[in-house]
Amino acid sequence: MKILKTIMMAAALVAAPAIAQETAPTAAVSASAAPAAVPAAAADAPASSFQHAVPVPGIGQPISGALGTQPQVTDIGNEAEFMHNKILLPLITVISLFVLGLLLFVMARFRAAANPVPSKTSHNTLIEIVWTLLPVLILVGIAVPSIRLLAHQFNPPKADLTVKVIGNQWYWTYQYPDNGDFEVVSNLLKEKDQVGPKDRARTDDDGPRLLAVDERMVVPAGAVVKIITTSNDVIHSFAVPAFWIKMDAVPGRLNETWFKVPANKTGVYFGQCSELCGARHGFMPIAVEVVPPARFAEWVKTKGGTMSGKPAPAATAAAAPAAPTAKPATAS
Ligand SMILES: [Cu+2]
Repeated sequence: MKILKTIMMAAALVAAPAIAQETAPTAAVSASAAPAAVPAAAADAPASSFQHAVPVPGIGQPISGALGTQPQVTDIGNEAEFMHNKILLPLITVISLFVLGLLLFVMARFRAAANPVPSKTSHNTLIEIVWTLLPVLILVGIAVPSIRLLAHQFNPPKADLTVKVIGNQWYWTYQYPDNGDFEVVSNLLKEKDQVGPKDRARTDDDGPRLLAVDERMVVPAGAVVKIITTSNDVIHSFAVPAFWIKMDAVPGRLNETWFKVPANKTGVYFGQCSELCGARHGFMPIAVEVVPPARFAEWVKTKGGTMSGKPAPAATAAAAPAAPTAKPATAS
C-alpha cells in the first residue's frame, strides 16, 4: 500500500509540468515608461496611448528547459512554494529512497539462494505499530502547514479591486465593476506571418509567442485584487503561475480567488487557460500587468472608466474618449 502510494507520488512528481525556475530578480519592470504625453490635452492621442510595460524574460513567464515553479511574487505563492520545495519534495524523496532501499535489501537478502528455508513469521507487533504510526505522524506533519496554507488562500483580505474574468471560446474578457464597469477583451496576438499586413502582430515587447495578448488585464501593485471567474460557454480555467492562482471559470457560476502583488513587483505576468475548452484552448493566454496605482488610474482613464468613489469625468474631458477596446474575438 505504502509502496504503491510512494510510487504514485513519485510518478506524479516526475510528470509535474516543468516550468520556469530561476532566481527572481527584483525586477520591477519599468513602468517608468509612462510618458508625460498621456494626460488630458492630447486631442490627437488615441485613447490607447497608455504605455504598457515590457515583460522581463524569466519573470512571470516560463523559461525554456527549466524545472520547477516560476518565481513567485505573492505571499501565497511564496508560502505554497515553500510547502512544495521545502516540505513535500524532500519528504517524497526520502520516502521513495527508503522504500527503494528496503526493496533492494529484501530482494538480495531473502532471495531463494541466500535464504533456502523461509521463515514462518506472520506477526511482529513492534514493526506493525511502527509502520502504522510513522505514516500517520508524517501525514499529520504535512497536514498542519498544508491546512494553514489552504486557510490563507481561502480567507482573502478585504478586496481593494474586483475584476470579473469571463472565459470565452477562445479569449478572455475582463470587467472592472469598481471602475465604471468597463470591459477589456483580451485576444492572443498572432505572429507576423499569420496576420494581414495591416493587422497587429506580436512583437517581443508584447511578450513571448503564444502568451502575448492585445489587451492585458491591468491591476495596481500592492492592492488586494479579487478575481471573480465565470464563463460564457464551456469550462475554462484562469491560471497565473507566478501568483499561484488557478480558478475554474464555469458557465452559470461565479468562482472567486484573489492575489496581491507587492508594490516592488510591478511587471507583466503570463498565464494560460488551464482547462481543456476546445480547439483553440491553447490559444487563449492570460497577461496581467501590475502597475503602480497612479499608472493604474491612467490606464482606467484610457479605457473610459473611473477610479472608485470619484465621479465620472465630464464627457468633455479630452483624455478619455472612445474606446473600451471591445474587439470581438476572431474565431479563425
Ligand atoms: Cu479555455
